[in-house]
Amino acid sequence: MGSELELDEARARFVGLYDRLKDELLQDPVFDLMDEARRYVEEMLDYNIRGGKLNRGFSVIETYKLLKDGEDMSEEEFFLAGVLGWSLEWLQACLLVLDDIMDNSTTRRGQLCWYKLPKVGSRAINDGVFIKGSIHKMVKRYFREKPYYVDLLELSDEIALQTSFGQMLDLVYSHESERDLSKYNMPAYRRIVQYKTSYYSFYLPIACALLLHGEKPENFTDVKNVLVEMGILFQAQDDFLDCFGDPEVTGKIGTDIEDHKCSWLIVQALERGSDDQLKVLYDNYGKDDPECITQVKNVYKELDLENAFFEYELSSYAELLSSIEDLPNPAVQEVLKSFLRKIYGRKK
Ligand code: DMA
Ligand code: MG
Ligand code: MG
Ligand code: MG
Repeated sequence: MGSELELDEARARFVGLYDRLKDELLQDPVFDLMDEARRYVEEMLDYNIRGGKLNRGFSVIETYKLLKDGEDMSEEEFFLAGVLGWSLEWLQACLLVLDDIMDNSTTRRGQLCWYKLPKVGSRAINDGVFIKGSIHKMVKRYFREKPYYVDLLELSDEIALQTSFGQMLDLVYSHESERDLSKYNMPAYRRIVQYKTSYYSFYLPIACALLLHGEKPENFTDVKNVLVEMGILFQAQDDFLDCFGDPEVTGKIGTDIEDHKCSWLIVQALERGSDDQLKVLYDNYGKDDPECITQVKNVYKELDLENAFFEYELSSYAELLSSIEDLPNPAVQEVLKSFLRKIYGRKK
């Protein structure tokens, strides 16, 4: 899978697996005599699982291939890596459906958020729970007999819990009753992001590929540490794009300022602002009013946070590259470098 062409082919094959996995779920006898429910679930899965960048899902296949060190992947191996890849995209869909409700967002992946559709509304909560539950079914079908089945379940349970914990921290910090900008600083930011983003977005795909390859992810703590850092860069980019990105490209309209989120930008602004600028932030952050949002954005502009971000992105890239080069295993180094190349300078 070295060449671009091979990579495109593998990606197309991976994408092709989606229909099969979805159809298998829809074959469940629970839907017999319930065609409307079957149609609803199909539409719900298509709406929420497709249309993403597939960064997480496809990386299971890429990582597994790199771990095999050039040796060809059998059909069976490709398929199993693909199922795990899609299980991560399923998890992502569940997290996003629920995240958009909690963040009061409007758009996602260039369309209305699922819960915003008039026919969906609060049904989206159960849809999120359903997507999550269906992952177990999918994984059980293909991995039950594998020696690493229990490890796989424990891993995904643990990471799902860590992600909920991260979302909880994100929400506790921004909740109306708790709002206090003086609590926002880099250590708090890193803690929230490590839990809400790094584990499931960066560690989980690699850990899945390691298990599939017969290794124990817990023997790779140094790799995990680098992935946690990469996740922090990734979320800082997400926070930057929330304010400075183009919604046509990101597919989503930002909400961090009005939601009073502990975002990378506000943490930087609090560190760098003058007393007057801090007063503007304290008075206007977290208010769902266009005038207040503009005031906050003006402070970000006065502080030239755009350039501050680009500097941070570059230095974080350099640090990550050097910690990757310190890792002992060349195949793992390649995996991490390919992750890093993919996210560096991203606009969506
Ligand atoms: C993302 O945080 C974290 C999870 C677990 C989905 P976010 O709310 O900033 O993400 P987005 O900008 O995509 O809504
Ligand atoms: Mg969100
Ligand atoms: Mg969120
Ligand atoms: Mg965001």
